[in-house]
Amino acid sequence: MDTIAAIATPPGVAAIAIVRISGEDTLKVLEKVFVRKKGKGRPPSHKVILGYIVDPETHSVIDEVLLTFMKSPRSYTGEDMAEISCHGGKLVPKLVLRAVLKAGARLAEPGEFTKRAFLNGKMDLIRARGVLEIIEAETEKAVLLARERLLGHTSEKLAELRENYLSFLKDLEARIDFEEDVPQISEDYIGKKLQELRENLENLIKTGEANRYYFEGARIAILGKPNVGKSTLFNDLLGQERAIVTEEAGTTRDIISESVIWNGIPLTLYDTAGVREAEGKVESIGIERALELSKRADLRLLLIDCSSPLTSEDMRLLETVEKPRIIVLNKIDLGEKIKPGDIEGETVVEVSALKGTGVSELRQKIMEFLERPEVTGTIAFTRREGELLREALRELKEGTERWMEGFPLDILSFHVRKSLEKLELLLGISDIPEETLSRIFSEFCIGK
Ligand SMILES: Nc1nc2c(ncn2[C@@H]2O[C@H](COP(=O)(O)OP(=O)(O)OP(=O)(O)O)[C@@H](O)[C@H]2O)c(=O)[nH]1
Ligand SMILES: [Mg+2]
Repeated sequence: MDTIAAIATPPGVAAIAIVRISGEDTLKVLEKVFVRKKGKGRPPSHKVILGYIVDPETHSVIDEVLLTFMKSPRSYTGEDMAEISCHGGKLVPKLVLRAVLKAGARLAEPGEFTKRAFLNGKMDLIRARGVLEIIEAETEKAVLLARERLLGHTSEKLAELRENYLSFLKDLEARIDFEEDVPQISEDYIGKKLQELRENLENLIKTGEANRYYFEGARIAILGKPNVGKSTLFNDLLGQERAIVTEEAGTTRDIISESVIWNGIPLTLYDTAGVREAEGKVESIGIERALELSKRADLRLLLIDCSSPLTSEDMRLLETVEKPRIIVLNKIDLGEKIKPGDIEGETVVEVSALKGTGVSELRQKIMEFLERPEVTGTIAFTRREGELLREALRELKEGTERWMEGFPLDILSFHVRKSLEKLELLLGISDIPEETLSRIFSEFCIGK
């Protein structure tokens, strides 16, 4: 693999900046750019050495630095690595990096150091993502959850579950392959094992998803037909006049978003264009975006103007907007033609966005959805990981059902194996398509 380099510290004026190098040519690069102040020879591993970075062509001194060389495999990436602590500031780190690149390294892509750590078996995918999460954490709880992932505690729980799967599969497959020589497995045993695996998965999903919002944040989309007061409510919830409000239908054309932290949960609120048969190109694009966003949101606030009867536009939205959602009956100050009782099987809140009535109740309902005080574990999963766990659970349930219907053991074993595969994808044990990997690591900053 190429030898890569990047500045690992943020740009701007600072006392120190760090330039990182990783790859098999690290020592060759250092030979060209690093001169020890005292002594000669290769830098010893895991020691801090004082010296100079020089231009590999002109040999002129660029900066006085501290160098730490880390011999493979005892490094972050598992490869030979070096960290050059040079002076911070606008230019010096760039000059040091330029010298390193001239000496044969290439500029790292975002997240490439961590990607290499993963590819070299230094950490599984969950721990690798934990690196990103701890950098991005904005609240103490987010740091705590990211740290659990980074330190490998989450991975250990999953690895334990994987062992349970493997031992069960071994028993099943021994019986399938050597029917005559291996005693029959009791239905009791199979049933118990399946239940154990299912409960384990369900617990992981429950805790992991409940905690997700604390470190990944939650997306809340405000939706509804035009003029129902979406922008007014958006401003109320934010506590600032962020979106334009007018009495004209079709005021908001694009998605407007703003971030807030409520009770330690980072939220992004989205105001959207009112959904109706669009009157122009701009509006129709805005509506498309609103519906697209709705799919990706964690929670939707579907607004209905309750001062007049339900329209066909409201009906369509009630049918199509995804759940989980809260139905918000707005404009109660104008009298209610629609009552909460008219909408069955939904969480309904009555507000007057204009007057601010009911907004704190709405906020409370939102928090009830996001906070799970009954969940005490410190496991957290990303949305993708949560989906993989759900797929694992689905496979397991399907296998269980078919086994109970009387299908042979090899069908059960097939489903259990499939379920296990999802778990392995989560840990990054099985082959992950390059595209997925790139997507995961591209969210990182350069130098991580
Ligand atoms: N009486 C009353 N009027 C309200 C209330 N909420 C919003 N309005 C008014 O309704 C009109 C539309 O409000 P907006 O917040 O712009 O509505 P919107 O849903 O964002 O509209 P579009 O962006 O056009 O889709 C404005 O004149 C608001 O002042 C309310 O609770 N009561
Ligand atoms: Mg609006």
